[in-house]
Amino acid sequence: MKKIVSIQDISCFGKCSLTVALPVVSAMGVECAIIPTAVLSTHTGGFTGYTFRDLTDDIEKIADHWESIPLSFDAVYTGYLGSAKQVDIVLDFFNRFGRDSLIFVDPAMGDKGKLYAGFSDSFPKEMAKLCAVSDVTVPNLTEACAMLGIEYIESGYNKEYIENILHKLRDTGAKNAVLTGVSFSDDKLGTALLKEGANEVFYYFTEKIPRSYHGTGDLFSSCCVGALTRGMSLEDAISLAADFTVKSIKATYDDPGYTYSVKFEKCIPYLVKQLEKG
Ligand code: PXL
Repeated sequence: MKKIVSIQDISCFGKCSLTVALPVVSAMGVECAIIPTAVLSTHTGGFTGYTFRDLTDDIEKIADHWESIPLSFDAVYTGYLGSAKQVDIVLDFFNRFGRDSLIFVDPAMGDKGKLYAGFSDSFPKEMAKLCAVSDVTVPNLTEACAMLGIEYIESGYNKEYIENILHKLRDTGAKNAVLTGVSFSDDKLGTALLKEGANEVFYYFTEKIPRSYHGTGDLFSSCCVGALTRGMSLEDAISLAADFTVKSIKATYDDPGYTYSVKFEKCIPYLVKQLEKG
């Protein structure tokens, strides 16, 4: 059985980061080890007064123990990180555990043109260091613009704008660049992929649902890294991840009082069925 390690926070309520990665990657038949970087009472979007227990000092100790076992992983998957120091520790982790594994970096930092609560304007440049050494990086438009110092345009942009961002992401060193939250029309939302060595961009569009939820980026990334670890192509992995994310949003949409995350659990049987087909 393939095995990955995911390094990101645990938000105890409001499904995102590790509380999404664990169930999704496991449902895909891939073992998911974790390194929790912090424990929060909730995620930082839409809640106030959340607790934050920083676990920075534990990351290296966990890595030291794992090295003594020794452990190895098919993929290292990083998401939300709380500080520049954590970025440096994760870079070191890549050197120790990521040499023969897929390095998958979701620079989870913001959405809709804004960084999440608690991040300074200098943090995206730190996160960019991880993307630069990744095999696959999957920022949304907000995160990519923040890391590259490009103006964020909410809507009405063209392919040239998107493809320039993808090329710039790859120029930083990321082998394969994926951009989520791409839209050229009112009714479709897409993912764009610029693969290693390619000049042409692959697009995958799904229905645009006029509501946004926290944790959908984590859902996309978890499904994508699970699929890649199982040996799927990047094109198939992002298509499956986009379909699973949209299905999960649709499974939530009929309950207007439920706003803090998506009901992805309802769609796990769909995900498993798709994998059985392939
Ligand atoms: O879904 C990204 C994410 C992860 N972790 C924490 C967050 C968020 C988004 O708001 O607050 C703690």
